[in-house]
Amino acid sequence: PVWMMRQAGRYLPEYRNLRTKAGSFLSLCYDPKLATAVTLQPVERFGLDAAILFSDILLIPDALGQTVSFIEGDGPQLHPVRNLKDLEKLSNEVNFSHLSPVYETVSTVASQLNENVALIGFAGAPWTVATYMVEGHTSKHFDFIKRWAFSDPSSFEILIKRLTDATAMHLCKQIEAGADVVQIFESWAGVLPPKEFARWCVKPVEVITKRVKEQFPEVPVIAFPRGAGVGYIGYADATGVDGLGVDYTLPTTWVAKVLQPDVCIQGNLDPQILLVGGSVMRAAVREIKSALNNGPFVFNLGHGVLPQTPPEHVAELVQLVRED
Ligand code: 1CP
Repeated sequence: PVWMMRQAGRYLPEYRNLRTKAGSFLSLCYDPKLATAVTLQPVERFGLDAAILFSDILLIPDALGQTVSFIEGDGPQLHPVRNLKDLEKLSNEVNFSHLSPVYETVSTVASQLNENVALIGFAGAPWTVATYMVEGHTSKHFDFIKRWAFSDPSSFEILIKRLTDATAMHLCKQIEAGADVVQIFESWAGVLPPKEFARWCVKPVEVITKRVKEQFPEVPVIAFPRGAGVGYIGYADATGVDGLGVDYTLPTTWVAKVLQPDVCIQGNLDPQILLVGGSVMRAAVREIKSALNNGPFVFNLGHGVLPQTPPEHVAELVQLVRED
């Protein structure tokens, strides 16, 4: 099977069209009709094996009462939460009625999808969502969040715990609404020392997976700890996830030997190679398939589709993945 992270998005003209209609990115996420259409666009165009809900990981801070906005070309901007005092200004619990349009999108998409196409619900992992909440934007050095987590772990834990509870509930609500699989995005797994990685990345994902499994033992959980490096070893076992998204820095033969015996692998074409296309892409796809096709494997990228990607390259990629 094949699907792509950020398969809906700015590289598709039909997405740009609806995005303009919606006005802002957040109003697109909270409009079930438009969000359904955008979720289905890449599935209809390319015949992918899964649809991923069109939403964002930063809807959780939005539903906690933090000010979140997406500035065109500039990424997300949040009014930062940098200590316990700031945290006390947010709600203790997510306002799930605020997120009801998201669950409505899930159920509408589920009712419209062909039965052999899976619907993937998702959320950000607590650490990754916290980086945006604390820094206020995409970060390079993670100064504020690291200083908080290292200097006062007991108050930082309050934030992570709140996000852990919210994320587990948010995933369960997506499953109730019709998601077949859920994915936890840990985009910033690669910025912590090992002890802190275990405490702030691995542990919360373990708790979330356990809570999802208590309610929905049959629903597969995928995690994508991007950039975790040697932290990938033992990660699936420690968290209990069924699927492991691997980024493009990991050698596929190593992944096949060390990780794939224990867990279904998902990945890992570099999105820049998809953008470049042609013989470079064909060779890379061949290499990934020959290394990983002998075990449980879902073809994907090693990170999200880039906005400048020609859609024809995506169509060719799907064909390459499917041919013998
Ligand atoms: O202007 C636009 O149209 C907004 C671009 C955009 C899109 C299409 C953003 C802003 N989010 C999304 C959708 C989105 N985000 C999906 C939808 C489903 C799909 O994959 O097609 C998903 C799963 C996400 C997840 C997400 N949002 C992540 C995790 C994956 C990753 O990219 O590492 C992260 C970190 C975000 C935060 C975010 N949302 C948007 C931006 C520009 C960012 C910051 C990304 C960064 O810091 O690099």
